[in-house]
Amino acid sequence: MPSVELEHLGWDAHFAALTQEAVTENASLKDSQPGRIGRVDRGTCVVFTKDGTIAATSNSQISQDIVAPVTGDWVLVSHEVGIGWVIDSILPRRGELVRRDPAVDVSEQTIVSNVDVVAVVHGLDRELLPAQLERLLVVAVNSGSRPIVVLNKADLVSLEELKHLKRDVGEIAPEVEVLATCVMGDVWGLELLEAQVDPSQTLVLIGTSGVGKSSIARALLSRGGRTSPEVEQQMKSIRVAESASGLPEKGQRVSPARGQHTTVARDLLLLPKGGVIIDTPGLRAVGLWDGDEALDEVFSDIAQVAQRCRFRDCSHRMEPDCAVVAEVVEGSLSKERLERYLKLWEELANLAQEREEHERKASRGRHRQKTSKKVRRK
Ligand SMILES: Nc1nc2c(ncn2[C@@H]2O[C@H](COP(=O)(O)OP(=O)(O)O)[C@@H](O)[C@H]2O)c(=O)[nH]1
Ligand SMILES: [Mg+2]
Ligand SMILES: [Zn+2]
Repeated sequence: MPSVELEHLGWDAHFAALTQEAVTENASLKDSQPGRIGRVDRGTCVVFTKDGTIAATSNSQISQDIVAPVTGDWVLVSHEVGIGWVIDSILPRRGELVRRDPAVDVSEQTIVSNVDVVAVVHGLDRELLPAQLERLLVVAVNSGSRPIVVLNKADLVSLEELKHLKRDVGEIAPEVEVLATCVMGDVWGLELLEAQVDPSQTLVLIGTSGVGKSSIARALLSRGGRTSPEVEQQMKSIRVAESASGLPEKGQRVSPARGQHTTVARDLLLLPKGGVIIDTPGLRAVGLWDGDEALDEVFSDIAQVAQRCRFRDCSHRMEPDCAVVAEVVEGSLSKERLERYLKLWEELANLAQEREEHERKASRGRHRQKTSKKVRRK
């Protein structure tokens, strides 16, 4: 991407103020400049700045940031002689999409940050799994963003079927906007998706692999008359500048027009009408991390009825005067939906317990370390 206005990348007064704060706290940041992370590849980040796209290293030892950068982050970067571009600081996130880290014990993993709208994409070439959709919606709501559902590959079903499917999804996601798109052949439905974000907002596409997230991103980019080479350029071949030696020379501004180029893919894309879209790889295992409130928001139908249960902490299993069970018996609430709600609820309860235990062990470890240091000092 050549130079862009930071505002088109989602920069606003909020992040400007955070930058000021960061500089006030740490004077060495005064020469750093803001940028937004477009992709992270093993410690190397594609960063969009107002002067162009750069490759910056995120070295937690250099940057002293405990958190690892993710796509969507606003960062402060500076150029260091002999090292290249370095991420000095990650600005506090305004919301993040978080799941339980599938690889690390009792830990969270941030997928993307600073997004305004989360589109949960489902492909109509496959069965709709309510539990999967609900789980992704909880993750979306928990990020503080507005969730929507996109039923893609709408060309594969009849209009009648589409109507039924939309109604089914409406029952699973009562207060969520549901859109249908087709991005193969006769492309349609994209205006409504495009209209979900203002020119300064960020939309992220999540969902399992193969539902059509990248195809939607590509189709959105081609709107406004962009040719496909231009689109492919934005999607894939962003060229990250390096000097011939691989290290920028002293005082040299690295610009995409100079030096050797390597090709790096990226996930954060600029929409023709303004606004940013982030494509994500397919999410397979999505364990919840936090989200009690988000759970009740996604299952607002159950949460509402639950207010009439006799006990405030009713588990809707066997307590007397449980309004939720009463509605299931009556048939006005789906038993399957309640079961799915309780399952997620249990997952969150177990997680809370595991985290507590983990914390306790960790603090015991810290305590031991401290006391052994004291002993040594004696
Ligand atoms: N029929 C149909 N196929 C689609 C549509 N969108 C995507 N596909 C196909 O679905 C497959 C997966 O798409 P892709 O964008 O890679 O999915 P991703 O894994 O979610 O990024 C590809 O073969 C696409 O051509 C659509 O609207 N209709
Ligand atoms: Mg993809
Ligand atoms: Zn109850």
